Amino acid sequence: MSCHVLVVSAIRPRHMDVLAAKYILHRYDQAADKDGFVADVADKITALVSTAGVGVPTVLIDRLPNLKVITSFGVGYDSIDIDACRTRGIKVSNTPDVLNDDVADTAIMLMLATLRRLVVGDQWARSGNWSAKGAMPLTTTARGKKLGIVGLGRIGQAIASRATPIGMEIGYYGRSKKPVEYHYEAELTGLARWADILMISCPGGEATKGIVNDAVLRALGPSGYVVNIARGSVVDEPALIAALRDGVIAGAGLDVFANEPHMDRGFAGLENVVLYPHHASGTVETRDAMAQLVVDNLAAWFDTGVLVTPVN
Ligand code: 8YV
Repeated sequence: MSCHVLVVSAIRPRHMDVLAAKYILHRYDQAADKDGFVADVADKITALVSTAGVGVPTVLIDRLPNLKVITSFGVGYDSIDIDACRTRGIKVSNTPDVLNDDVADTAIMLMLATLRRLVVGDQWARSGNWSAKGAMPLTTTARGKKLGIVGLGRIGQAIASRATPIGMEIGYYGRSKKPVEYHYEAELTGLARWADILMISCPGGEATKGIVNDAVLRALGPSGYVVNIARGSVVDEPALIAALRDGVIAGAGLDVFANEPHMDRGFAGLENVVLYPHHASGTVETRDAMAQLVVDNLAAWFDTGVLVTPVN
């Protein structure tokens, strides 16, 4: 089988070199005239590399008659039309597990930074307020608070295992009850009512679009916080901005946004949010491990026809 690979979005440079040494790469990501580029190479392409952030447009999949496999850099695959791939018999892989620790660490970092008002404190020190006005206002502790996790998958469980030694009580909402000790709520609004902090760690996509809506935020209440390390699409963003502005909830720590990288500027003016530019997996070590998994998936597929971490 020919090893022509379409690169829709590149992975780490060192891993791109590995791919370039093994396969014939077609750099769609670097093509100025993408339409013409696809027209020239479409028939040859059997494999495609992309990232969760860029995804794969369904119209592009439609133009590649011999495409057999998509290897995506990232655990989330909401930016790839899995149904269309299934219909065409195209296999898809992602990069699960290797990012669990860094994403869970980021979740805890954002939660603590929000509760303890790290950015406000940083400004307080830098601006000279500390010497001019004295101590910054008191914040609130994580210890003893209830952490309501939306989606207790592998990342959700890694967050729970970090929150427990902090002294938090853990609850979760998901499609089914799991064999864990944590408090379970069958309704998202119920979890929001129970929780002090709503931690969003479920997959994105149609099934979860806008589920954290105004009613859920109202159930969380004026001393409640939202932390989102999943996808911006899970939250009704205008409702979240209004809730943060009007004191419907107390604050939010956000790594993900509806329209990345063009984050709604409404967040930028709020003092009760801590913002991170979708960088939970953004360490050299984890990104290298994710890139290696893309390389391994592609090699396994070309060698054996079986993916290491298949999605479908
Ligand atoms: C990716 C992510 O690094 O893994 C995911 O699903 O969202 C991030 O970890 C990023 O999207 C890469 O494009």
